[in-house]
Amino acid sequence: MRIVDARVIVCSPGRNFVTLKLVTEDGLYGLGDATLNGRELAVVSYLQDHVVPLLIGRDARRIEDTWQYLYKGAYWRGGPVGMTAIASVDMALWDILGKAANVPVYRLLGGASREAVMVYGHANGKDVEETVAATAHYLELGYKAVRAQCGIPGLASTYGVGRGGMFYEPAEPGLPPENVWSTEKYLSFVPSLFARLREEFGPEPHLLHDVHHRLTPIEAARLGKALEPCHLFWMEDPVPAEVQDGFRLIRHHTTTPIAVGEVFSSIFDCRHLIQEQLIDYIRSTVVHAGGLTHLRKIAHLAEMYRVRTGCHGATDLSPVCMAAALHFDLSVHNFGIQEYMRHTDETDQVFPHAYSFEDGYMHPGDAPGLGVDIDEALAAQYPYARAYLPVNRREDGTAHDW
Ligand code: CS2
Ligand code: MG
Repeated sequence: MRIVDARVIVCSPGRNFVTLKLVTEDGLYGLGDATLNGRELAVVSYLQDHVVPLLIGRDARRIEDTWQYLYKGAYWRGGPVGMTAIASVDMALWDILGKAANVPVYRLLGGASREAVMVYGHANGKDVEETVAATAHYLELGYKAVRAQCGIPGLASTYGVGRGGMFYEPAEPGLPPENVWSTEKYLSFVPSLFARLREEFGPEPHLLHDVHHRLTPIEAARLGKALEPCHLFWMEDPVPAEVQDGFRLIRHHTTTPIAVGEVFSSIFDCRHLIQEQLIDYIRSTVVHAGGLTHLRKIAHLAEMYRVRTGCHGATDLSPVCMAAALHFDLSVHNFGIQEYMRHTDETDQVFPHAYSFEDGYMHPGDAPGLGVDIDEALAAQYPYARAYLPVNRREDGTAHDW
């Protein structure tokens, strides 16, 4: 089953996506998401200029060997660009293998460990009452878990509050938008948001919050402690993920569960956090952590330490990644939760898929392979448009984490 063609498809149905399409001599093809929000063309070049020439002629069934060949063969291994490129190859090969065996990929991963996959939605609002109303909407749609993000009094903009009621896209065309940040304003506000949400909805709904890398360890410890009465499902990215020692300090002060990992590229980025049980959920996902082949290894390490998965699933991960993640989620033993930030209608039209949502849960479907396709003619109608993620600056102008 030789690979005879490999194409990188760039499109922008509401936001930029990069998709790798591998075709075998048997006429089968597989898809891989290669999207890296704000740096998409770096992955396009890594694939087109360096990886594609290595794939032509390879046996598509040698998935692990292809992964090792591309990872070790790079010499300059790891990192978000290279691992996103390898991930897209890996996803496409699993897709092809499923199609060749005429089974959905989750069956190749060991079969279903559950009937469906619990997902979380994204309530956001410019103020508390708008966020309460948005949370109510997601609960009415059947979600058991809702992430809440809210405008901060005194700040003009902040992460997680954007356009559109059912989806959130932070990247903007043109130069990076600049947000003004105040840790003091944020820390004095967020506990009141979740106290209000618990007052409104009681103890049952799973409530999540994404700190989005913006605190120092002691500030995150203070926030985690303040949120304890609200029993969050998780507090995400409390500090920048590279501040790994900081997680020890946070853990020392609070029992609020911690999730981290969407920016990680490999098991080496999270090994200590998992082994020292400094986190409760690992957020790494298929497109940025080396594909299904590598993500399974991260999950198996995490299982030994009772750390559960909580794959990233924002709008900038394409339906190809969402499909692959759902096959992984359905099968992996130590599944925790799956992020499900809905894509726009035009995105779903470009990427028809078998996965479905019902009453707070999702299922990848039983189509052979990943169960997702790309309409290349339609994709061509949405040309790439450079877009950047925002930059954060403190009120005095100092650059800050966004
Ligand atoms: C966020 C993302 O979904 C999340 O948890 O951290 O929205 C993140 O900001 C984007 O994926 C960045 O491209
Ligand atoms: Mg996040």
